[in-house]
Amino acid sequence: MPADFSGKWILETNQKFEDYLKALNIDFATRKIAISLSLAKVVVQNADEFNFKTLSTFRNYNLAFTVGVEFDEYTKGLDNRNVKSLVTWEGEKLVCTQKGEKSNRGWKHWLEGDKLYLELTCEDAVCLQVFKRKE
Ligand code: YOG
Repeated sequence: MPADFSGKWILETNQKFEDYLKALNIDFATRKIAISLSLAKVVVQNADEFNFKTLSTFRNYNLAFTVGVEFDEYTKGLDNRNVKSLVTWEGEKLVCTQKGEKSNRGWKHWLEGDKLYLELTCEDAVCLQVFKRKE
C-alpha cells in the first residue's frame, strides 16, 4: 500500500520559501505577497492518480497527474513556465522532477506522523513546507 495523502491540509511552517521564489525569478512585490499567504493543500488520491490543489486568497494552482506518466505542466499563476514533469514513488515519498529552463527543479511529498511535508527545490534553493490536517 502506498502512502495516502488524501485530505485537506493547512500550512504550518514554511522554511526558505523566499529563496525558492527568488530562484524562480518571482519579483519582489509578488514574493512579499506570496510569503504572507496562508496556504492550503487539497489532495485527492485514487491509487496512482492524483489531484493536488494549492489554495490561497491570492491565487490557486491545480495539478492532476498519474504516477509514472510524464506530462506537460504549465505553472500558471506561479512562475508561468512550461516544464516536463514526472512523478514517481521513491519508497513512501512522492517525487516530482520538473524538467525545463530551471535546473534541479522539482518537489517531494511525504507523511510523518499526522503531518504532510513538501520540499520544493529550484537550482540551489530548497524550501520545506509542513502542513497539518484540517480538522
Ligand atoms: O505544489 O508545485 O504540492 O502542484 C508554491 C510555489 C503564489 C504566487 C505553490 C501563490 C509558488 C506567486 C505550488 C501560491 C511559486 C509565487 C498559491 C507548489 C511561484 C510564484 C498557489 C507546487 C505541488 C506539490 C503541486
